[in-house]
Amino acid sequence: MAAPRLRTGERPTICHDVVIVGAGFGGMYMLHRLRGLGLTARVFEQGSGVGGTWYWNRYPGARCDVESMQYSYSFSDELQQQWDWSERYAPQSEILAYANHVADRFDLRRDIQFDTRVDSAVFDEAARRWTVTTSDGASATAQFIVLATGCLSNAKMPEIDGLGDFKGQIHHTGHWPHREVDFSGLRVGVIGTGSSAIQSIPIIAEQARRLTVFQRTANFSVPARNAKLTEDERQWFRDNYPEIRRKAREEMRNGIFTEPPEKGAFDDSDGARRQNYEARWSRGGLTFMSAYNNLALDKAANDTAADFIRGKIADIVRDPDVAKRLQPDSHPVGSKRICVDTDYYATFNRDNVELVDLRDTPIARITADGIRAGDIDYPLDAIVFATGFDAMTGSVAKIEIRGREGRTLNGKWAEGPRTYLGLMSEGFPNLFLITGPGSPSVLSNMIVSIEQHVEWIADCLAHMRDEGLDCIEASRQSEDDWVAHVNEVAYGTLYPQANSWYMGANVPGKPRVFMPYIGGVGVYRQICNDVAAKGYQGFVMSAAPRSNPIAVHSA
Ligand code: N01
Repeated sequence: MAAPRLRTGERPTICHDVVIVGAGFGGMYMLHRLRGLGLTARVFEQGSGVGGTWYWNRYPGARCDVESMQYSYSFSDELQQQWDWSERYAPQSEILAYANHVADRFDLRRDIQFDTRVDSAVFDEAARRWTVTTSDGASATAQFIVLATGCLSNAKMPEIDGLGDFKGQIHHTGHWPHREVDFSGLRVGVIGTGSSAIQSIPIIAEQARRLTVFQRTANFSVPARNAKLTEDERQWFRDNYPEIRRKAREEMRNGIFTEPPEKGAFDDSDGARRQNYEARWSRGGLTFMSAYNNLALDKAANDTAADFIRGKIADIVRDPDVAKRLQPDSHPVGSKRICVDTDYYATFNRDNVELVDLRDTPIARITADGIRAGDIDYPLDAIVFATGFDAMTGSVAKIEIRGREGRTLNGKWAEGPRTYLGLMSEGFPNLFLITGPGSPSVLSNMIVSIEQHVEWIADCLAHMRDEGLDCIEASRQSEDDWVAHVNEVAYGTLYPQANSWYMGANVPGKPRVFMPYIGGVGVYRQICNDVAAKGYQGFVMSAAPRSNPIAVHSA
């Protein structure tokens, strides 16, 4: 049973050791770990169920493009041995079922309050505690706050004239209805060609009478090669989990176990390179980008992979003009998140599918009856916005967070997010971020990064309790140094060359800053571990004059 809702006046402000915002994979595991420390924690979740991104993203074809045997918690061996993933890439419904199973298995719901948004969080410097107010008008205090708000959780509707005029159905992939949406017999428009669009377009095309895809930037996509998992495949993972998980955490840049590339693209002959790409293409999946170790670093090397994919598009798509428009030419492959698809390019061979290239004919407005691009009207019964998210900072920005001296986090981050290790921001003591900007986060298998952050935070709180400390804050110097390092590493790669959501480029007015840390999860983990081993170097920890160490509200 979920935690009861509280109303103003009904009960006094409740005190917790920790308030967690969000009951996705980060928030759930954080709650579990804090309980293990004997701390009281309350989770506020705006959805009606657990699962975070997998609760909201229910669009047709939604599935994770990190393989299911790896996109799963590793903290409980029993859980990973007992849960049966059905397919190489789990569909959204199965990942959501897994999230619910975890919530039940670890009895998490009694500390989660659903349908409740955190509106504000204000730090009281004298009490060294946070007060949060929630959408039900209640408030709670906590010594610590953990923002497990997700990186791709704030769905972004574009600002297009006439949006309110449209008479048909409007859906956003990141905020999909909790009921079957049937496009049978309808004329459907999809705006966007990112991962969400590329997964949903082939399915919508099968249902719709006519599908019009409005493409602003062509994207690179590789085949998923999804298939049912056999019992042998599952067992292989189960038998080898200790080594697979260790390698994913420590040796892989992106937290996904694969054979790491040992050479650069030009260390192979043209023929051998082509064979390597063919093998990766046939195998399918995100590890295509692990073919060589310099694809993210060297434009000429990257061009060999980009040319290979462009060639595949030309092979698959029958109309040469459509093929040309689908071939990305504005950014290096991988510098925008590479997509993983099932029959995406082939979908454009269908008679009921057309591509509108917005570079030639930008969307002028939405009308009552459809979309006008250039001076052409496309009559539609439904529009699907696959237009992405205000990524990494969007969900944090929705909360009014006030730290020392009343400074707001939004004010501090106006020119781009600033954190130390992606875990804390100076001026906001006792406030942790899970997979925040400045950490590998969205460049990795999210569950690997979530587990690492949760465990680091839990260890930190245990250390503070042992030492009788009640306050931790990133120092200005350590934050400045870390931000400089994050930038330096990013600008040593090809990533900043793309107008990507990693750079905030998809949100008009958002500062262009490369937000995640691109040094790799293994390197990053080592840095975090070293920081902790050196007494949380770069953080300032203190005890209140009359000490108020944590765990006073322990259950
Ligand atoms: O969003 P996106 P997404 N007019 O931002 C276009 C993860 N994910 O939801 O490129 C016209 O990538 C925009 O065009 P442009 C994954 O990390 C994972 O697809 O900005 N078009 C772009 O084509 C992914 O990267 C999984 O020029 C407009 C598209 O909309 C991330 O989530 C599945 C527009 C947005 O693409 C986000 O993916 C799904 C406008 N005004 C997502 N505004 C899996 O694990 C935006 N666009 C499988």
